[in-house]
Amino acid sequence: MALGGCSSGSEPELKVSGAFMPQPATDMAAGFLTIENTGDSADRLTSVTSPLSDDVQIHETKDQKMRQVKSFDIPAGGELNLERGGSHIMFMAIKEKPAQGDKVSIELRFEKSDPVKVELPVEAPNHNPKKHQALGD
Ligand SMILES: [Cu+2]
Repeated sequence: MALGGCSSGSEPELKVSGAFMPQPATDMAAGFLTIENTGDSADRLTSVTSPLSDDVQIHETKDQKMRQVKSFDIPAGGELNLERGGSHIMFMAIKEKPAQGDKVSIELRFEKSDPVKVELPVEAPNHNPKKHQALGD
């Protein structure tokens, strides 16, 4: 994504990190990642596509219930965190069940920025890099 390297106008500058998918147990799967915006203009994540599913949605979690949303804000100088227990990417009716160690390709689409391709490594079902609790379940 090094195109337009000489631009200095107000544009979002996105960087994706920490992407993963917990190994799915059903025909639905979730994806998590962080999108950092180091630019000086806000952007929005508007959709996600993947060969794994023809129906990839973006969900937020409110009161322990998830619901589909149209987009997520990525504030200028801020970040969008998709993490367990919060907002996430949801793959409905997946065509096959990836196993730990596999990689799932996705493409993130934005309101302003060019689409970004990301590989989600498939991790253990309970994998949670951001959780610092002594007890798992
Ligand atoms: Cu969901």
